[in-house]
Amino acid sequence: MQDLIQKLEAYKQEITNFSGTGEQAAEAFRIQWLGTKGRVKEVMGEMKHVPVEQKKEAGQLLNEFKLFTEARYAQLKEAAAAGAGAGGHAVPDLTLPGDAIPLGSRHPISLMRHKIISIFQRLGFAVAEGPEIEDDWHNFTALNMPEHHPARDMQDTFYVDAGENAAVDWLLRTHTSNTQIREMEKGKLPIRVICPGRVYRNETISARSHCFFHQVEGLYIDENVSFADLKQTLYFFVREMYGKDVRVRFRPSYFPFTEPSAEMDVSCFICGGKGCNICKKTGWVEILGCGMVHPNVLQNCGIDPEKYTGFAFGMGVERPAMLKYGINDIRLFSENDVRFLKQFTAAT
Ligand code: 2NL
Repeated sequence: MQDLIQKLEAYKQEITNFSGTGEQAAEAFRIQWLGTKGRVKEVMGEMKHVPVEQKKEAGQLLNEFKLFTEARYAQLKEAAAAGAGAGGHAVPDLTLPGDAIPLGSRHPISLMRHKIISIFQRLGFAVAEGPEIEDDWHNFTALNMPEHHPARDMQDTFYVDAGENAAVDWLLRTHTSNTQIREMEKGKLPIRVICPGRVYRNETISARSHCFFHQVEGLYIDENVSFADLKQTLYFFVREMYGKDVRVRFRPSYFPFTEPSAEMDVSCFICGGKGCNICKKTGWVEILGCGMVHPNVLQNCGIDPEKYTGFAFGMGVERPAMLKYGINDIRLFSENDVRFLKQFTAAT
């Protein structure tokens, strides 16, 4: 009985170590172990030498051994069918091409922001970024928006609960002007910055508006900066952005932080000015607001308005991106649906 146990153990070891692969090796295994003259048959024959009182136990061992051998055979056959090697380990086919590493794609908002920024960088503007959670001074007061200005209304602005003891009101910035205020407060002149970033407004979310979106604002302050500088800078931007053939018009407007203020339209780049849905049959599309920095704003930041003047402008990123890429719902930008996102490439 002890001999039988030892023999079965040795056989099992041999079976486990069987290293042949492929159809032929599996068949050789079957003949060697499970065939009519195979080793399973051979050890079964040993039953007749086992004493009666141990037959039950020996029968169980032999049965188990047979199942073990059959399982190994099944494994070898399966591996052979799958073109794999012994033990079920895949044998790599070194001639196959490697797995493609999936490439991410740039977000359409990032692409548009970069397109805008790079034009101003060529004019010598530096990029500045600032906090999205801002105090009341940098978002409103310094920008000549006094305490009861309607834009400060809870309806329009997300206020942050900073606790009972907060010395000032905290909020989510409603424009990136806060960053330009911080640049001016540094006291280093001249200033020529472009400020991209995310801004927040308490709007009902729909296909056309969201409670957060992206802006690029610009600021240029030096001695003798004029409205003519503003116009030429923005003409250059429009030509680079929308092409040589677009026409431009300025309309007088109002912002608390600029005086005079204007809005700039370009001839509709969809219909060429003939009138379509995008330009609402007017032939013109509004793309940005701008103006000469209000003397109160300069003063608030410690800059002498008698010595320095400057211009500023601000534009949204979502709308030009929607027009450029033919996107009809602003919510797609923030839903992170990869099927949507992977359609955009860096190619302009
Ligand atoms: C718009 C209009 C504008 C500014 C932004 C600005 C910033 C400082 C001082 C003065 Cl620190 N002005 N920014 C000026 C005019 C217009 O944005 O329609 N934005 C989407």
